[in-house]
Amino acid sequence: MKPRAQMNNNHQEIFDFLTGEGEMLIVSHFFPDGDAIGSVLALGGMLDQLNVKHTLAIDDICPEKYSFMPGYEKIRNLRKDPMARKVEKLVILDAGALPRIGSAQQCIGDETRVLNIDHHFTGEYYGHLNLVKVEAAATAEILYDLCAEMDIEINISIAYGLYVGLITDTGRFRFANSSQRAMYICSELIGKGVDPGWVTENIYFNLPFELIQALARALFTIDLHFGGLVCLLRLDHGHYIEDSEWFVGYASSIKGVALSAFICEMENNVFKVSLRSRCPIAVSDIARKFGGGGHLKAAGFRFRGSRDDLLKKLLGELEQAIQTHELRPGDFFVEPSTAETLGIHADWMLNGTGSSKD
Ligand SMILES: [Mn+2]
Repeated sequence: MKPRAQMNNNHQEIFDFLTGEGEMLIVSHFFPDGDAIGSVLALGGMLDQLNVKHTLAIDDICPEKYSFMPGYEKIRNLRKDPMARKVEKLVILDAGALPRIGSAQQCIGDETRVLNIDHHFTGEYYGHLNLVKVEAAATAEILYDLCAEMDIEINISIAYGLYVGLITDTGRFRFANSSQRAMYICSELIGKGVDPGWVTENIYFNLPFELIQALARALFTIDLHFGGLVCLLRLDHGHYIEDSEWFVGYASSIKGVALSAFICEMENNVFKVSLRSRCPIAVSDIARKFGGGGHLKAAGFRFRGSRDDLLKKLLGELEQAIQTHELRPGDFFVEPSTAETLGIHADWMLNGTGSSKD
């Protein structure tokens, strides 16, 4: 597909697309997280209300911890149950680049029209229609606005999808994207019947024992580089377990660590690398050099090759970034943000449902 203009479509155009003729498939990225699954389910609930037929799918397993969410069973796993035909309309949620949807790309034909709804900083306007808002804390936040614009009542299944998207993408309101607006929306969703304790119980206090065992193994490998500015964690192929990306948080939570990586060997010589930044360095730039992407402070990529080769290349990139930014061990990189630097505008609260930036 040819790249489109860097412009968002208005809500009427999005509405016309969603309610217009043609078979519609809704997908998100592989390794789906709470925002991917939550957004797919929320949009599914919105379309149910509009009586629009659709199929929900992801080219991967949706982790079982999300199975408490209404509609979870409707998400088709394209890896197990591929969809060989082309569709007329494809909605892509929370995927910063087209390859992130994996085999769902096979459903795109010459006639397929693509709607891209996303909030990634690296977000490309790859759709025929686009709704890309980097200021949104989660794709779920963009869908919340769409509900208001389209007069869709947020029922309990939509509410759970949106809430899970926001709570997981903000790291339970600990990351820099934990905006006043994100919290306001979540409070509204609790008002619609979402039980926050039930969400936490399912997503965060429901881990398999083997996952914590794998964490213990990964923690054994922890090491510091460049005077403590970089911290690495590894998990070898023999101990690979799904849903372990969050291990990187242990590396990045260490005093003085500016950049961290969790290097997870999924298969022999196939690695998934999760990167985190607590300094002005954009790890999305580093991930992009390896063919990946993500957010400024949280990004990732996959690598095929030997572990030594990966370590050498990755440490080389990290060192270069440190030198370019003149980071020194012992520096404290995070400044407190003010309402102004966070870009908070009070107008969305005054007019109720409008979006925060436009
Ligand atoms: Mn997201």
